[in-house]
Amino acid sequence: MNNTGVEKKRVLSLLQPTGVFTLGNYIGALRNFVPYQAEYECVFGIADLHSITVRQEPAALRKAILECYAMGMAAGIDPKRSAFFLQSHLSEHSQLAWILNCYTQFGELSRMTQFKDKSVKNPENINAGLFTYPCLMAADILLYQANYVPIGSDQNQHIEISRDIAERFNGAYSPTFVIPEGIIQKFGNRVMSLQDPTKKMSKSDTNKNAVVLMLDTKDEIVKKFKRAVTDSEARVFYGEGKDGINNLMEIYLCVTGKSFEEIEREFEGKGYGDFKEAVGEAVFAALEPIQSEYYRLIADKAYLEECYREGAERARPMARKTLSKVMKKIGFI
Ligand code: LTN
Repeated sequence: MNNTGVEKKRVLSLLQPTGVFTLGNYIGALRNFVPYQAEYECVFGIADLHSITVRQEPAALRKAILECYAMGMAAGIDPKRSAFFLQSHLSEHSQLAWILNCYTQFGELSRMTQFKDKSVKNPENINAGLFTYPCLMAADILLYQANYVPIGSDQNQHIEISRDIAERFNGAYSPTFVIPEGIIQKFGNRVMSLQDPTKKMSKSDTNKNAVVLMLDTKDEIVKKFKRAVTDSEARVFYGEGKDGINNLMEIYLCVTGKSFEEIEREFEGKGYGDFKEAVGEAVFAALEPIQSEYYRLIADKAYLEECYREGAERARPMARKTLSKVMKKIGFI
């Protein structure tokens, strides 16, 4: 309950410990965590169980999980206000995932585009976990009775299948799960490559100038934006056929809070050079405080441990409650 006596809606998001954080992760997800915490009751986690659908080197995985946790906190997740945990610390996720596997059809899992894409990319390891990934994600969401799940547009199908599974279970027994809704932000949902603005910015891009990392130095960030591919029109406005400029404008809008009109006015009569420089500076200004907080946190393993342990203890009663209901309804003794 908040101070108006109205129960707050619950937002849930899990982060994949991928090892690097791009500007896309920041603009698409992390930058919203502070405002979400102001408005909603929040549940955040690190999706370490999901990460083993591709082979991981143990030491590298351990490092990536901790770094991801520290980055979540650096971006503003407050472990005193939100439950912020490591997914594998709550066995309820795996338990509910198994159950949901049995309420999900082979056909619907085989239509998931992420499964099809990953199978093509990784033909030597098309494992069952990759196939049932959506059931584990549905378990993450449904365990906490989340109302809203912030997502990039590429995750829409995962929310749809989570809703389908929840409705199916509710229909077969009685209302058990809240039906979650995805929230897709208006801007910054798809940050594009700086070298090919028709492609999404990706950490695995072989061209290092295409992707800005959250831990890049000021010098690196400014340089990458200076080299960004644009067009030959030399006029800063949002329009068709201006993918490069549109992408830079959207990034600038997200990090400064200015509107497209304000940006167009600001750079009237100026060239792309000035604009690119301003975008680079503004991006660094947004990232700088997060970077320093990140380096402080990652050096304090004991504090991080205290936070994720406490996070799991905060999450556990919510997860247990849903799982017990589910088990009872199914007929387990
Ligand atoms: N599949 C998501 C990570 C993820 C997630 C979740 C997101 C796992 N479980 C639950 C929201 C809610 C991804 O790849 N980003």
